[in-house]
Amino acid sequence: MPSGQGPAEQLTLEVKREALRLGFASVGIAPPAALTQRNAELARWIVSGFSGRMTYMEKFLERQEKLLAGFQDLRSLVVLAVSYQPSNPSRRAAATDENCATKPSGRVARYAWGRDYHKAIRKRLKHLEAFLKIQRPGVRTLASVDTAPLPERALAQAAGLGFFGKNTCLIRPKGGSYFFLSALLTNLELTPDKPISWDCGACTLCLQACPTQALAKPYELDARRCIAYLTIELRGPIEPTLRPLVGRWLFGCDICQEVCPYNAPSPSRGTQSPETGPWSEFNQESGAGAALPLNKVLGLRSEEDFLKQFAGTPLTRPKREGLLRNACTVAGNLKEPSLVNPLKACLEEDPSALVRDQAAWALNQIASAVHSAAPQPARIPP
Ligand code: B12
Ligand code: SF4
Ligand code: SF4
Repeated sequence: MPSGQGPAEQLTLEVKREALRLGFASVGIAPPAALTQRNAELARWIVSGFSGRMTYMEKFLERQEKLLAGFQDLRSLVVLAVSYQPSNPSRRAAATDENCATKPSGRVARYAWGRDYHKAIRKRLKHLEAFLKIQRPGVRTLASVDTAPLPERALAQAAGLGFFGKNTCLIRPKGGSYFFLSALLTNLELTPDKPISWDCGACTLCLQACPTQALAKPYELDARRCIAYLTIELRGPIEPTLRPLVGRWLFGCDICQEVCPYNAPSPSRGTQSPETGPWSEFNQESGAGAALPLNKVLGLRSEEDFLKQFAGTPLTRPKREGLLRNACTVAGNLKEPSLVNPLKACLEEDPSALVRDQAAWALNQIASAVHSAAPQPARIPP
């Protein structure tokens, strides 16, 4: 052990080194108090109705209490970030735009371009757990990627990984916000990190750019208006007044992150090491990619076809019915006549009433655009 370092410091260094070796982009330690530190904000958010129909969020605090009651010897939280930033973001974004401009396609949020992140992260967390168990046999651990009721952004902020952006995302000053979070709880005494003192300053670009005004106030997101919620978490129809605001987003939304100066391409970000840069699981080639042709999605009539296309990717979350609902919304927004036939097929053949209803809406949108574009008969003065 280097002189001047206690066993906690030494073990903390070893855990962090191992996490980076496993491919995590950054790692920090938060004390147990960080778990409940922001519960008042979380409770206010839920009481305000901002969680919409995400019932798992309504039960969040109750589940957290149970977790803590069952882990009374909790001493430290190892909080980890994994980048999903494409290695050449400017080229990727251009490719997406081109794809959308030339074909009737719907956009997929960056976090979902590749394989499902839960599985990819869990695999590495298991290795980190195994490492700890070798270092300290008998140690207690609990690994979580969105599975346990942990306020992951608040934990990451407490562990010094980044600062809260006004778009509510956690941002790394030198790495932007395109990263996932996960945590490993343990009864080992590790040395906590300090939060970094940084903020957005006077910038309000994300608040202005959000098409649905889901970010009415800094640091407060009304999920009921957020395109990510509407296209991923919501079951049932998207409210008609919100449909046009969904634009081209087939799955998720990145607008408030795309406009953020911290996500602007930078030379240092283009040279991420292969270990801590995006994992191969998150490559476009291993999943749905940045954009999907709408006629293809609208033609997925059976669960088998849907799973053949998207099993193992985040796009299974809204199920076949939800993804086709989204495809109809985008088709209606694009008002693209070449999508009339696939939409008619949805209207006539789809087993889901939700898809049939949304297809009818999209066909109406296209028909009204065709009518308003048609040459108007000359007005004869009375
Ligand atoms: C529910 C949820 C959603 C909901 C609600 C999002 C939201 N902003 O609340 C919906 C479906 C909309 C969503 C969307 C997205 N999500 Co999401 N989501 C979650 C989940 C499961 C819980 C978040 C939550 O507790 N929200 C409630 C609010 C109140 O909590 P919070 O956002 O964490 O906010 C804390 C701070 O803001 C702070 N706070 C509150 N008030 C104030 C005021 C001030 C002044 C300050 C400084 C701080 C502060 O306290 C809060 C409570 O801890 C987490 C995983 C997890 N277990 O944490 C992933 C998570 C937040 N999501 C994630 C991602 C990637 C996304 C998307 C980018 C996906 C996409 N592209 O479509 C979008 C981003 C949209 C956005 N601008 O937030 C990542 C975020 C990583 C990051 N860098 O921040 C997480 C951590 C998942 C993960 N494991 O990586 N998500
Ligand atoms: S993800 Fe999209 S809809 Fe949601 S807050 Fe950000 S910009 Fe608005
Ligand atoms: S766009 Fe500006 S205000 Fe919004 S999160 Fe980024 S730095 Fe903060």
